[in-house]
Amino acid sequence: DGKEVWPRGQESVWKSGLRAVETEETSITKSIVHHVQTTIARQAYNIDEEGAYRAIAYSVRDNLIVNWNDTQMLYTRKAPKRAYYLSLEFLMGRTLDNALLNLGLKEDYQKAARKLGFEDFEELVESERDAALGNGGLGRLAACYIDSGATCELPLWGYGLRYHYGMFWQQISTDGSQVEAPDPWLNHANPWEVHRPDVSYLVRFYGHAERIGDSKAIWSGGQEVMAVAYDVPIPGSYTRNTNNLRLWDAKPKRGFDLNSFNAGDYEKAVESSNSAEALTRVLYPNDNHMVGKELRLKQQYFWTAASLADITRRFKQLGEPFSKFHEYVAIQLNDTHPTIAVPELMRIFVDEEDIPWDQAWEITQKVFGYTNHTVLPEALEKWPVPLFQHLLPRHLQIIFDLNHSFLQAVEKKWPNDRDRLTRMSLIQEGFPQYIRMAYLAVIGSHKVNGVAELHSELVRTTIMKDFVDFYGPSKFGNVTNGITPRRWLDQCNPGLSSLITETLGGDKTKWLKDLSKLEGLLSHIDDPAFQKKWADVKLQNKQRFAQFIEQTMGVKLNTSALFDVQVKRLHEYKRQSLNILGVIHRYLTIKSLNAEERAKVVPRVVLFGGKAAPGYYMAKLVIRLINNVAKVINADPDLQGILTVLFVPDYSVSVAELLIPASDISEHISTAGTEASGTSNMKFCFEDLRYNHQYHPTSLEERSPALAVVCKVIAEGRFGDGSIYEPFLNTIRTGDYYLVSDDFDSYLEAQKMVDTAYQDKVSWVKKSITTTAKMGKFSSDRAIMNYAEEYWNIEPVKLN
Ligand code: GPV
Repeated sequence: DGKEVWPRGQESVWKSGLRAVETEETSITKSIVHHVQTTIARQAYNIDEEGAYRAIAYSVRDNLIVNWNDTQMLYTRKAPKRAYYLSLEFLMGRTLDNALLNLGLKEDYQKAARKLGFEDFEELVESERDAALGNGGLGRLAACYIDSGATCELPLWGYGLRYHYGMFWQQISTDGSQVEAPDPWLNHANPWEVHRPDVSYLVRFYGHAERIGDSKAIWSGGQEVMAVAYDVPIPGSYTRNTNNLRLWDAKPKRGFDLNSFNAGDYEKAVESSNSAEALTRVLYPNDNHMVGKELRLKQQYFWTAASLADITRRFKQLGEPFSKFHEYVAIQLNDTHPTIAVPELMRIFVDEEDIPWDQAWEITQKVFGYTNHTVLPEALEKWPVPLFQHLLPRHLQIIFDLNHSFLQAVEKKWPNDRDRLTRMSLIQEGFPQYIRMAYLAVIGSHKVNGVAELHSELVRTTIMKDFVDFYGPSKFGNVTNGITPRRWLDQCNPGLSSLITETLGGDKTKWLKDLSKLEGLLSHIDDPAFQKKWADVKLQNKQRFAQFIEQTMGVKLNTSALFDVQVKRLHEYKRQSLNILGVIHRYLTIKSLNAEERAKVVPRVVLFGGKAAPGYYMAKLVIRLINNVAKVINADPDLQGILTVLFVPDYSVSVAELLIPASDISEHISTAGTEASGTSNMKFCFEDLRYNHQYHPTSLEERSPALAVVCKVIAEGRFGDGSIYEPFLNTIRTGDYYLVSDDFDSYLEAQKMVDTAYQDKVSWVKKSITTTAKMGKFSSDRAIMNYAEEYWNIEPVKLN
């Protein structure tokens, strides 16, 4: 029937894998075939898409490793000052497509895959699982920064944990609720990591700390766990520079305790191995919320101690005295998660390297910088002193010693101000006492920053006010967050990337590496041909996303509707509630119109996505409400093509890459002053308003009649059993901590303005162009260079 005899692709190409003489043209196919035949032990007869993806990944990895080796050799030879980004989360997503684009090899690999019988390259790309080693913004920021560090040719490494289970997989049950399933992402081999059993350190927990002399101690006993390195090469974009992300995995020091084993107690024998490996088992799925679990503190110390052991070992190889440590090492603390690094470095200096306490403290402060990512009180880390005493007895001593001299200095500056001492102490008094990790991070760092202008101002004037008074304002800065334009424009929106390149002229690296060049788009904004192309790209992205939704959810989307998107972690302060209540209001409004009026309504597709922490009852209730509202609206013939509501399950980096390019508007509607970054429309903090609700309660009907109607409709059971949502409705009726009722009417007003604006297609497309043209500042290249210059004092080291 005309079928080829050969299984797939070109027989000669497959056969050349192990035999042919190497030429430029065949080297990529050869390398892929080599990996098919050796690394994954398959052949042309039994290779499928997933196998082809893996063989290609190993082939691309070979390229990365060559560059990685050369870069690390260069760093060793030149011995520049290096920076280390300590982050408990790196939300990387997929790697293959990104690596190919950064290497400039995507087309070559596409061609090679075609020769081997794989026509649809995107299908191969999509068989890669996301590396979801992060919760949300904080983890994705770390991933963007590590990309920009390599692209800007900075000697910057990341240090993190190799969680065996990443962010949970979110499913939606038939009643609309979130159900969590594990994410065993390492079940398939991970081609993007290099296991380094030779790079390992022992990390101690528990035991006893015995003081010797004024400042030193000996810490011994307890449990020792082995930290083993896994290296992930991080390629820069259009440079050979390739940095390293070093992730630690936990291994038992000894697999078996032979004494117990011989005694016939098998369970006890494997116990130590169980508890060691439990350390890196799973990512804690909480965002902007502190959960005081001992295992979490163990993760923090394990990762921090291994990273500092690695950093000090590397420093020692330079043969320089420790008095110069800070001239070679800068360490950035991504939030307070790695703050235990401050007393750990003191322990290394004082106990292990015999450096006098005062000198050790001077160097320590010069090494660290601390980035704060939230002012929400429930997210600020505080650990009970008894837990610390048990798990890290030596570190507790160091913290108390540091606190003692710090409070002496405060006392000297403001004599007899007991309130101030209580406020500023690293130790919060009570039963039990708590250690305030953010304060420890502040006193241990030379510089503290927030992540947006407004947020940094709030840090200075609220949670850190006393410390600004004490140290002076220059210690407290701002580095506005950024995102990598490679992944978030060039890779996920190739249509727009091509249009931009074509419009600005030259090649794409020009603007991709200097995003302020996007301003050049403004001079074309009145060109109707350009406007048309811009609108076409958006339409194609909406079609691509609609296809994905139809395949995965079986729902057809009207691609000429306005796509209104809110994707982020579910959290009360982010107010997905305001959005869904607004949607219900829209639904009720449309229902009350006659057919003629309905025809004039601007059609909308409202898309939600995001995960709720498994223990966050109210956030999960909002997910359930969204899904049940969607069910009713999407099934109502009156709303067909006019209003569609969807909760896209399992929001992830890869889903974001499809969804974001398809959006017309994006909702950032958190209560003013609560979202650290994303400053554009937050003008002030509503502290007084919140006070009013508590002491001058007024009925919801008075505050917002429109919202009162919406709540009534929910309670009456329009979206399934109303009693389920009573706890949620009560948060709005009484207290309304997140000010939904205060903002509801003006939110509806804003949505009306959006509808009106969307009807004027030309001015809408111009708004879209302007938005893109003016977003250059928000490149993570700018952000990382800001850290490099003002916080780390490091310089680019270019590999030729
Ligand atoms: I703290 N952020 C986060 O994703 N998880 C956290 O646990 C904490 C902060 C986020 C903030 O909420 C965002 O506003 C910010 O843009 C992001 O960190 C990166 O700075």
